[in-house]
Amino acid sequence: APAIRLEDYQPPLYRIDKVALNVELAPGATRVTATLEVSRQPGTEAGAPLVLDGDELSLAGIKLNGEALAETAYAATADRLELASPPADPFELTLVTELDPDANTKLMGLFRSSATYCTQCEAEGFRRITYFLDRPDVLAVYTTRLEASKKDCPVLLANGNLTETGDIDGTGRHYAVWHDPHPKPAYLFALVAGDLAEVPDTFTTMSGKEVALNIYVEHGKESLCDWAMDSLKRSMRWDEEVFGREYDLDVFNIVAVSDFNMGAMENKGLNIFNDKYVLADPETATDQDYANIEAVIAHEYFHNWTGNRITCRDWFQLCLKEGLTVFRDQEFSSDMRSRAVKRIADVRLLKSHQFPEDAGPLAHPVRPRTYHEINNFYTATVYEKGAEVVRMLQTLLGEQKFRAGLDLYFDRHDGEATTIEAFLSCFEEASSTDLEQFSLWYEQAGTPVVSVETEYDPDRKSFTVSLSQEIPPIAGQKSSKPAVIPLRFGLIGSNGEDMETGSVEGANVAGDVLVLDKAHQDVVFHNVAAAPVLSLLRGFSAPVRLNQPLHSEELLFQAAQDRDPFNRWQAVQTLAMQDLVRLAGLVRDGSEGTPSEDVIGVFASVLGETQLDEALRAQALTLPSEADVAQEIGKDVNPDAIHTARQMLRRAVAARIASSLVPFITDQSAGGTFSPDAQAAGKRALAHRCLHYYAVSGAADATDLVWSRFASADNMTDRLAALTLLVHDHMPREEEALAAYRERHTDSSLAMDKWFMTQATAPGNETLDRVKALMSDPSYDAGNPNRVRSLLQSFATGNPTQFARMDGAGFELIAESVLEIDKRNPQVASRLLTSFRSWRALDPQRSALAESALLRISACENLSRDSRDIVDRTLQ
Ligand code: BAL
Ligand code: ZN
Repeated sequence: APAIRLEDYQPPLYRIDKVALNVELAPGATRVTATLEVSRQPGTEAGAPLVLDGDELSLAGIKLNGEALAETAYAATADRLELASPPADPFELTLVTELDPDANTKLMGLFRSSATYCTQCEAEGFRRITYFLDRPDVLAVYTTRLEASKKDCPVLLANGNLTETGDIDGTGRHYAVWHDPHPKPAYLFALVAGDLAEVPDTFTTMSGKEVALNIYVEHGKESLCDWAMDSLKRSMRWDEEVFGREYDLDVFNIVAVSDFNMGAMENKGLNIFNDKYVLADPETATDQDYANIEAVIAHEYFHNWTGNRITCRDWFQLCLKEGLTVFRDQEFSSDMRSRAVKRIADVRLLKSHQFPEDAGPLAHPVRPRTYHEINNFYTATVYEKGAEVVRMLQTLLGEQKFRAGLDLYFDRHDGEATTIEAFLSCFEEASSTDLEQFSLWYEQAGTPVVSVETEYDPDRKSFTVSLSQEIPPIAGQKSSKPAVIPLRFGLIGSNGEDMETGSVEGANVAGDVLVLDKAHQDVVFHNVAAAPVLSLLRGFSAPVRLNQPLHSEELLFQAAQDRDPFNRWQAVQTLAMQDLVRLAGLVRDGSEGTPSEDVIGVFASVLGETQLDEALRAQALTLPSEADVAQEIGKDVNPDAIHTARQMLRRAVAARIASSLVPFITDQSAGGTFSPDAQAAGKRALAHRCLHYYAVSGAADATDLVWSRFASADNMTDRLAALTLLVHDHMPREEEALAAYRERHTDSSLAMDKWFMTQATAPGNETLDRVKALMSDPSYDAGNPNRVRSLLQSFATGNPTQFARMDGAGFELIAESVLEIDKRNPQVASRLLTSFRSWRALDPQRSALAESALLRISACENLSRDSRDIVDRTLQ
């Protein structure tokens, strides 16, 4: 199929203002009657053909204005319905389709998860329910009547407000009618029917309206919803307080299902969630799970304004809703927790997921210009880099003007399907700022590299910062233009304080933000009393790679003194990274090497920095991941050498701090009952970091201590941290721990996902056979996306030495699995396939093995469009 291109965008010829759906649910055979009110758009010629989208549909009936339509008047295939010459006047089109939700293994459109009927329509799932103008710029008011067996499906839900319910006498069936007054694109349609437990609550909005809140889960899981409900209420309040956004229906429903391709979906008034982002109690959820639930609940809720009330004109504009909504959920979590720790976590995610995407064959702009399969563009670039672009806008304009721009956007575009251009115009107008150059952030792929040199002139008391920027060439983008890069900075004096300076030449500087907007810029600070250390990119103010050659003394100074907690953390990371790259090179070449004393010292001192909160210290004590080091090395990557280097540094740090660790490890439970709040979680995180070092410190009681943390843990966070050490460090009681964990959690699918993941990510040659064996384990379910991801995706993305084994068996396993899964669920398969994206950066032997695995996938003729698109681009 030809690529779809942004420049080819044409408005729809027809509009569909109202949709009435009657969905008669039954196992194996569900009947959908859709009545569409269709009219010509202004400018459309009378009689212009009406072409509706379908996907694997079969048409069982068609009427026009209530009359059966002659067979010659239309043509229907599985993926298209055309009326050759529809009436000139508005008309009503009634379509009947028959579906088999039980056979829908793609989990797009209407499917069943366990026994529950549910839908996923973003991006193009509605066309698997009925023929439609399935594009986000066709907005309709939906009325949905659901009918099902009362016994099997006591709960019947759809978008909007409930308007009617009733029994259908003598049939054992019942119905419910839902009406959503807000016009919406088809991708926001949803229905749910099943035998679910309801967890109710209420929320009073800022204008005093009471909203009924419900979370629906499988019976028996009601007690696992407290945190999600609490997060929802905090999100609703926060969006009122921070952005002035109020909820707009009588009811807000959330349904948790166990088989779901995405994390969650923001359907109007009826969010459907992967249960991983709803269910939590201390026994089965980690602190990270609690934080994720809080963030995803918020994210989906925030979409009500950024996504639903104002949606995208076309799928190229996906970042319009996703980047902005991620920015909003990041801000929410920052307000709920420690801002610095949240920022570090977000930047880690950006660097580990988005940077490699942006540097490899799957690189694309935040707003892509072309796609074959839109499902493959729910990427870290659209989401995470998209959020960074919004954050830069806030940094450049300042909070007040940013808020004014956003208010204008909400005012002006409410009820519309719009574009990035319209979004940026609101900020231009509200702040009187020209954002034309800034808009390049949406157009250019690749991560800019900002190079920095500095020079202090003691006679003139001037400090010159020479800056340059460049995006390295990537596939499909040979050259680039200079971007607008806000660089937050400070000039640190010898006492650790930020220095005051005189005037600045060569760049726009407002407060502590310097704007780099040319290829090269020399920025001169006058009246600088003494040579400072330049702390640049504070708070990671732009998604760039910083190439700032700092001496280790300067980094050590920054690590100890920087007033910006982010850059303090960054300095520690940079020191560790430099040493890891050096060590990995030595290991690869078969040479001897030992970790740097300075680096060991810096880690040792972090532990004692009691003025920093525990979560921050835990982050600072976390070495760059193996994947991070691989990325830094960039070419000829040897994952075994990186693994060895990282273990060397870990052991050296451990040996140095061994004697200080125990109090941190045992202190954590002082507090009594478990609380998921950020402070308690921070204490646990630091304890786990300490345990992580203690395990390899050589202390005589290391195994006993790790085992006892595992055995006595009264919450999942502690239990999983200890289990991971036992398994990943192959400690003596590894097997016993895995068996005990399984025994304890066998009934919790989410807890069992962690059991699979822990084993899949264990370094060591035996892991491959273990993963293969686990694929035949009775608890493995190839139809459950979470389970597939927990075993195979985590092997491919979280186990660099085993995925890239020298015998090619890691790549082969994933290639075979992609081919197998692709037949059932293309979205899960193509996502797994993206784990090959950095194959060209591997050393020649490994990259040849990866290439042959990719070619094997590519040779398969009936690959899904999703996987075909990824494999073609990865090989290009
Ligand atoms: N819209 C797809 C799921 C999400 O980003 O919320
Ligand atoms: Zn989203």
